[in-house]
Amino acid sequence: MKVVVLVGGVGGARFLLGVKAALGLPAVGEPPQQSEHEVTAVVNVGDDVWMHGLRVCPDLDTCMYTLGGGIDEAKGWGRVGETWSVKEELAAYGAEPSWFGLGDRDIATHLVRSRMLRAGYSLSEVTEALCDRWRPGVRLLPVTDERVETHVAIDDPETGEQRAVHFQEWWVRHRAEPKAHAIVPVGADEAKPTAAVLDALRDADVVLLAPSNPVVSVGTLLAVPGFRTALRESAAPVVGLSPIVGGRPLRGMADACLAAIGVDSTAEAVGRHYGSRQDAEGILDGWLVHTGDTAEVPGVRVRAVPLLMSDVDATAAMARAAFDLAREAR
Ligand code: GDP
Ligand code: FO1
Ligand code: CA
Repeated sequence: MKVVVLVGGVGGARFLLGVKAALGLPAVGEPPQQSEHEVTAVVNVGDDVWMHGLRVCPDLDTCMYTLGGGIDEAKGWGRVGETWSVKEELAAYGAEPSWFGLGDRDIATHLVRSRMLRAGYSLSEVTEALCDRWRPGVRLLPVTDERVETHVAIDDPETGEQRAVHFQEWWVRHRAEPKAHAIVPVGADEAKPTAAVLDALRDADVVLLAPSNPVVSVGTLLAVPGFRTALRESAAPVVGLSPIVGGRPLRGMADACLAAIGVDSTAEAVGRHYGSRQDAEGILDGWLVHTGDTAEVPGVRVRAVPLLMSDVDATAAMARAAFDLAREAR
């Protein structure tokens, strides 16, 4: 079965571990083996940022490290067993920004990526080269090779004036506390999905929306012109899993992002925001919400199942529930 999963970072990567387990694909650290199943992750690039002259791709790296066995599990980003000598030296020079932590091991990834980008390789080619080492067991595809960066319009905490900051500054420096007046994927209008992404959507047997941030992860994928159409035109059923449980995100500040676009932090509101494929713009055939949550989404099959990714087995059960719903929704 050809499975395509739309992901951001931490939530998406954890979900991918469950999708692999549900398909009997090797766990982290196990050798690759032949399988009739193939998993392709279409990954958000809106978080990407130039830091100290290096190109950092947080969602691609979180997926690559998580599936490749190198992630710092507690943080959900960066490398396990990390050291911070370079960060300390940068701080000693007063080299800003000091609020974004680049670990020594993580910097090696950004050095290899930045050198390849400067040599003219595409982000897709860079990602493939990095994955030669990490062997994530799924194909990681940046949604586009062009530059799309999420920026956020906020009232500057110091001056009170409205200004746009990179997503990372809002999310990491300000912990998403300043009210976001707008969240804008800068560059999206000039971007297009890569050929590999369009082929994957065309050839998919099923497409899953990971329980990722509906605004700055899945939303940024949908903002790339042509992506939503390719998704709607795919023969594959599309099933999403709610990242909102009991009226709040399980981690992170997706509620702050949803508030910025006027969507309530409920499983129902997010399902309606994605919409039904029977509508003019919607993308869902099925929508999984957490046991105990209810959601009426016209034109979409909704089912309540446990949606806590407490371990790989629980996440695999979520993936299986999504595959079951996809079969029914076809
Ligand atoms: P990010 O790019 O690192 O923020 O990661 P994603 O966008 O891929 O996923 C973040 C989302 O995952 C958050 O909005 C959380 O609500 C959601 N999330 C995290 N853990 C769980 C879980 O166990 N179950 C569900 N349903 N959602 C989760
Ligand atoms: N998140 C933080 O909260 N603090 C950091 O210092 C930080 C550094 C960092 C470095 C590399 C990287 O790939 C991710 C990093 N993140 C950090 C996570 C990053 O902000 C993610 O984009 C968000 O977690 C949302 O995906
Ligand atoms: Ca992200």
